Amino acid sequence: MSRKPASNPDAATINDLSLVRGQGGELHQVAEGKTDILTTAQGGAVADDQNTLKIGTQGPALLEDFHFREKIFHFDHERIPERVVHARGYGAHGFFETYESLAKYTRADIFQRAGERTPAFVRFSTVAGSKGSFDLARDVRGFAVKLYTQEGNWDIVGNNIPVFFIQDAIKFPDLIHSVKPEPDRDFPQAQSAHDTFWDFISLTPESMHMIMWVMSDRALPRSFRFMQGFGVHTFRLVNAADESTFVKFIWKPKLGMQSVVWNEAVKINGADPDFHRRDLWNAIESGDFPEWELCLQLFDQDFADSFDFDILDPTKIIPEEILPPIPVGRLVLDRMPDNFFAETEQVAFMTQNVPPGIDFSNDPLLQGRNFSYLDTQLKRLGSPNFTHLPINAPKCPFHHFQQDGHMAMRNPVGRANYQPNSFGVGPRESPERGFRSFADGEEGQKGRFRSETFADHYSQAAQFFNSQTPPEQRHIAQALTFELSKVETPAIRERMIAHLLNIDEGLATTVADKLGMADMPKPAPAAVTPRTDLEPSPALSIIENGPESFAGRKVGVLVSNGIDAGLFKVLQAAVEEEGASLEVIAPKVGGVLASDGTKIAAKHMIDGGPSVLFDAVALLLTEEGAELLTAEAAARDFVADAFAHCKFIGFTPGAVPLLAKAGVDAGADEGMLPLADKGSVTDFVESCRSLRLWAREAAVKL
Ligand code: HDD
Repeated sequence: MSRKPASNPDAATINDLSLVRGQGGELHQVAEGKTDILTTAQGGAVADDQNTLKIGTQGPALLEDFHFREKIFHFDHERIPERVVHARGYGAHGFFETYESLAKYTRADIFQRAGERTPAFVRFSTVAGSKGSFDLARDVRGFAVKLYTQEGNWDIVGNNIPVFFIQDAIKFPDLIHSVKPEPDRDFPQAQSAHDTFWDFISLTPESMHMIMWVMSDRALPRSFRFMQGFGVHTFRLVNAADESTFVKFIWKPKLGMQSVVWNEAVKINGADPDFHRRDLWNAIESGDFPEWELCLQLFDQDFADSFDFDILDPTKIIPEEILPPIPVGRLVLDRMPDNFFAETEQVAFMTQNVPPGIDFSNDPLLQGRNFSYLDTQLKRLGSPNFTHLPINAPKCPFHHFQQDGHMAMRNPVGRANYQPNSFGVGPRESPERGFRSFADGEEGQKGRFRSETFADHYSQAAQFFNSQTPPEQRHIAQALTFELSKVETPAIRERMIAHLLNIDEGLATTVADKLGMADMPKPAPAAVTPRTDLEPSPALSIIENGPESFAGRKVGVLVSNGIDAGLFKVLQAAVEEEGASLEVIAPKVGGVLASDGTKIAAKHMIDGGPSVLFDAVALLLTEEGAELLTAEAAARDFVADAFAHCKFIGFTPGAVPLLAKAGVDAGADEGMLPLADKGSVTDFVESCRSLRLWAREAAVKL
């Protein structure tokens, strides 16, 4: 290799980066000053990382090249098996802060002292897609929280939906096989809209409640930051006197809930497949730390017995209006991992990770999960020593006699690696501090049973549907229509309509009609007659519980040359004042020149920043700029999509030609807001607090 600096025009830049050219023109970057020297994994310094060892300049490579072999060997083994479900996910660090002592209910150390902070790691995920799939699939989102408590790790491995598809863990492989790509053709990816999924679902009536949720806007969250999380199962809190209280865990986002519409989701997946992870990254990196409150629904056996469903059945909820959740602490995410693989990919969540004071119920889904999560870690992480990885290791003192195995990084020290021992070496049991299972009395026959208290499959599905606002109900009907339209086997569609008839006749007939089904099937035979007297639960609607704030949301501002710099600044200030952010989209990514000659930098060029990426849009255009943009399909789509997705649109008078070309009437509704001065900018930002103008939706046929 020649170390002679190249004599070519880019030599200056090259020299700045300590780059020198080799004989073949390739660039070598050499260590200088304080820069670390590149080494092999064995610590040997590397002289040349650009060329394999050869005989002669054009000769064959040599087996002797240990640097090449080590580098390629390691690369060849970089991948570990992706999670069999929840493969695509994104995590962040933070902390949980306890509000008040819950000693009355639990002896869990994390709940003993007000104000105590416990380190946390959270991983959000989709379920069906593989690791490289897009973020905005119609899917349940995983919401897995690892709390590194003083008495061991506690994992709440939950979802953003409080119920599940199945009642018994033995059906989990069947459920997942059905939703994953069909085995003969290996498609579709990250989609439930295909025959095998709906085949299984239509033959599994217990899934109907969950199906209502998955067809609702809950399955299309706008951001991880705007989702609720649920522990799903009933768990137990156990206090120092060994008394048990049933508990359900709910995480409520401080920024309120928000979802996108299906047409938008499809376009987001193309425009930014990393939409959710980018959102979380940007929020945390900019210091806008997302926060959730942990809320508990606490109840005893008598209360549980007051329902005709079973609180051990994971397809049921206890409506918040009947049992209000109590806030007991807050979870704040304030730090991204240093390395995605080391932390987010290797984190191992396990439902069986509970500290003393938290215990399981007999929910058959939970009981099965308690086997599966340990088992899967060995497959994925390859060693029983996965707890040696920093992300999985407890942050409290821990001592045991487990030893050896692949990649053992710490072994018990001393002569005795067992107990009892008389060498005085190692840890011992603590009946007082150790985990004591709640001493529930169990008896009965051995058998593969499903309790008849699990047999009502439709009442709460109907209750969920009845608790939604009209736009949300429309979205459910549209989702079912879309999904079933992708099902090629007519009998499966009919079976689904037969189930829907037990949930809501109007919903069933709407979907059947939109599918062009000639004859309505009979309602599916129900094991238990569905109840029609359950009160709607407004807490189940996203729209009913909107944040009435635009904080944490994003405005996309389409600009052209010559716009009013003052108006832009006023808009920027108002958006920031609201706790929201703003991104500029321009015809060219180099930005535009405002009327006073100042430069407005752009984040996106028009093709790269479609309006689906934003919660509201503002068109700051001169008439000339708008005229130019009318020729661009991307600019017309920017406006037409924002309108169709019921977003608030602020616009300068100059923008009207573009609105017109996009087929949008500048005076169409109260979501169209002229921007001229500070007052009108304030009106626009205040309107955005409603997030969407759902009243427009009926007029826009998507
Ligand atoms: Fe599961 C991963 C949530 C039922 C078996 N599950 C996994 C993750 C979440 C959930 C959030 C991803 C954790 C992470 O980010 O690493 N799973 C649920 C919920 C369920 C549920 C809320 C029902 C209430 N799961 C369930 C059953 C089984 C599993 C019934 C098996 C019997 N789940 C797994 C698994 C995974 C997993 C195979 C894949 C990767 C992993 O565990 O670590 O063990």
